Amino acid sequence: MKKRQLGVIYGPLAILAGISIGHFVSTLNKNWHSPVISLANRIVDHVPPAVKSFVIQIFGTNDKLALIVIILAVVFAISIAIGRAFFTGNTKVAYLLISLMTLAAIWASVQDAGSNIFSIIPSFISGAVTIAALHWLATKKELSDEFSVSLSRRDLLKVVGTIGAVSLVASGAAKLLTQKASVQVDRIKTVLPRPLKFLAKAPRDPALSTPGLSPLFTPNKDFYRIDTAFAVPNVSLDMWKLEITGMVAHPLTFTYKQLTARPVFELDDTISCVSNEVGGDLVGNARWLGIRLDDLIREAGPNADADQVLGYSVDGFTAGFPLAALDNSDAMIAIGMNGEALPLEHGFPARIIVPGLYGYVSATKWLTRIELTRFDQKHGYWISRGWSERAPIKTQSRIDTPQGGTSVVAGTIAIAGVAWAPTRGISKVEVRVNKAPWQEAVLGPEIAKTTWRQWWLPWNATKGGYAISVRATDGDGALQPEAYVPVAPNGAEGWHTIRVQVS
Ligand SMILES: Nc1nc2c(c(=O)[nH]1)N[C@H]1C(S)=C(S)[C@@H](COP(=O)(O)O)O[C@H]1N2
Ligand SMILES: [Mo]
Repeated sequence: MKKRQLGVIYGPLAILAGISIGHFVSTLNKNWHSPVISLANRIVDHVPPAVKSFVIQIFGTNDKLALIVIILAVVFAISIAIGRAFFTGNTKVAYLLISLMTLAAIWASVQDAGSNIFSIIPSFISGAVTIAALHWLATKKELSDEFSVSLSRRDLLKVVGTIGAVSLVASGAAKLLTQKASVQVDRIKTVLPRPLKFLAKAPRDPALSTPGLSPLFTPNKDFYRIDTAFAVPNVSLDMWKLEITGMVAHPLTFTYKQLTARPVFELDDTISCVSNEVGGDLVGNARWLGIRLDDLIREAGPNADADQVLGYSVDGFTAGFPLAALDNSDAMIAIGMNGEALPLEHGFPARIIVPGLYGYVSATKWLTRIELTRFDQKHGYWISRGWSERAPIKTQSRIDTPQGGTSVVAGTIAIAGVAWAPTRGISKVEVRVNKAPWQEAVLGPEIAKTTWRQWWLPWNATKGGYAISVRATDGDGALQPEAYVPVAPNGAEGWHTIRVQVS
């Protein structure tokens, strides 16, 4: 095999080593970026809008991946030229090409958000490693001799193809992993702003003395998760911004820093999914920390005929609710949940919380834009899929313990659970055992009208089979309806009934 051909293999190999190690080094610091990704960012910055929309049309949401693939293909072609030059004695040409590529990467990386002089390190290391790898490969005489014996043109193509494919997959995977890792670092480093006034410390949790009862606040790790996201969006704080646009007099834009410099407040609020069945667990209670939504929207100045607030997620999901829902509402852009920055799964860095509305019409996670619009013009994600345009949370009550379908030992036990009707509150919970008259349960602390209330009733269980039902009355005195209604199109109704065996 000729030396020229040797270069065709060794050039890409050396560049692959350079790029991967540069990529790895870039993960060590949050202000460093992989040379390839920086280049992609600059191209995205400089490409004319028409070309951009053309590319998005062709590749859809894979436009960024497509761009990386194209860059890698170009780098691959150059690396062949470098390899050929190096192994045919034109080392100067090889060095020149590597220097030019390194300079391009350096130029690209210093322009990334949050970069400083040290951000050139990954690009520099990529260049240095490429040169070192070429020299090292040149010493691999035995290997090259072997190649010259056994390598046909076809095999050569295979080798080149394999290297290309492996580097593509490796850099794609590395990109996803490092992005996720760096967002996790962003989140861990987040220092939540302090509210002007903290809410009262939570009272002693009745769940501590009633095994099986839901805790007053749902721990973040146990909080139900519902979304259309295939993979949790990883939103980097450097890149994130929130826009308030549409039918407004003054469109607004906030960086994370600007948004969180505003006054923040705490809100205890129970959120629920419209798909929560009677007795289901797609509901949870949290102490949220956030920025008042009514203030922000007032500052943007909605047009008189705007009647909908539509939240947009970075992944394209949308949820819309009436502008009027903000009147006398503690609706917020939440950045904290139970004392922590929002978990990635629950919308880091920011989401909307509107007390009293089902999640699918309000609680946009990974929020990036709020549009003032009209219901007769635009609809949130689930509306065209058959769910109601307006969706206040219905009064529901649930028996947590004893668990339906189980068998318990005779004696005095607690029948206990939760009931919620945000923002009306819960004024009464009643329990019925078989055909006995309804009995009023003891109610747990009412920390806010927007949160659920725990309830319990001591029960002297004697041997036999039982059906136990629960029903709640909201803060306005309205009894939860008995008749079963399915979850579609705007939330389930009916009294939760369980069956237990006492032995
Ligand atoms: N970006 C985004 N936000 C979303 C959704 C979604 O699919 N994507 N689902 C909504 C629905 S249907 C519900 S019930 C709540 C659930 O919030 P949680 O996962 O934090 O409990 O998020 C809402 N926000
Ligand atoms: Mo939902």
